[in-house]
Amino acid sequence: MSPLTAEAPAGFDLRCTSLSDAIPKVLRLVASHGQVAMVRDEPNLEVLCVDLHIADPTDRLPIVRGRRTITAFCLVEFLWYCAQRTDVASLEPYAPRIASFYGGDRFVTGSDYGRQMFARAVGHSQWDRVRECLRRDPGSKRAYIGIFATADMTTLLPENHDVPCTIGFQVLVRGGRLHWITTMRANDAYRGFVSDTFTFTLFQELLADTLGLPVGWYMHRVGSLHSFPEDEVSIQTILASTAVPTRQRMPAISAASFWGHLEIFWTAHDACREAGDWRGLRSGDFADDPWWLWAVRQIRAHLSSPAET
Ligand code: 5HM
Repeated sequence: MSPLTAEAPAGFDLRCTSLSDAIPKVLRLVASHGQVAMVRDEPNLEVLCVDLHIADPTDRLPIVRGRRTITAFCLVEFLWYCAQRTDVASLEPYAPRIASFYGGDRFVTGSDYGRQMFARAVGHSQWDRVRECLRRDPGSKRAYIGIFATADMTTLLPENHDVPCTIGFQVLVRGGRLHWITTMRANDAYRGFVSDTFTFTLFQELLADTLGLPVGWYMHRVGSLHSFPEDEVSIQTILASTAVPTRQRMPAISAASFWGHLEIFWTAHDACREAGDWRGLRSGDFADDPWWLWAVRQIRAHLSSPAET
């Protein structure tokens, strides 16, 4: 960790082994070096220009001392992006207050990253183009997926509740491994950072497996990394905790069978949510794929006992 100057909280370099290693480091950085910036009349405790490097992005279970597990939310949000969904209703069983982050809207209009990544806009999606680019020319520097699209936005003024925080993703294959660089204009160190990094490293693993490559490192570059006063107590609890979490790994994702299960999952999820009965979301229906079997078990465990997961 090395700030550019002692006065300006800008220019930090964090080296992490895993996401659970990164979470307290990010919170400690903001708590120790942050300065208050007023944003829409609210104080944000903020550091600028952070480069966070994760050596093993497949080690992403967000299990940290002093924080409840949010794996089910992270998984469902990842699946929500992959299915190009925009409804907040599907995320509410995991994050009851999520609509408040989108100004109370029931549909996400800017941060629905799945549309930007996977929708076939001009014949091919950005995902398809990056995949083909790296197949033909693995050393390419062009493999970029843009998220922040000015064309999508009516205004940057406060009345727009959802201006994407992610600028885009660059993928580089070097030394036979697939590395991933995320660039964000803004990231909430307590909430957004965890689910964003979980999801983006899963995109990385999915693309690597699609191309038959091992996963390399992950870099998360943020313009403004900040926290909010309402999360201060929870942040201090995490930073003060001395309990050592049990390290767990999730199974590797299989690109070959991932997409085929996605529709099955959402069909069952929608039907169960509408019926108010989750028994129809059966992990046994995903038994042929270890990643899906594990994921649906995590999700079902949360739905059976939301407070404990
Ligand atoms: O005023 P602004 O548009 O930057 O507020 C958006 C808030 O949501 C910021 O605190 C930002 O860091 C957080 N956010 C995040 O951390 C939002 C999104 C959605 O694009 C995200 N991660 N993925």
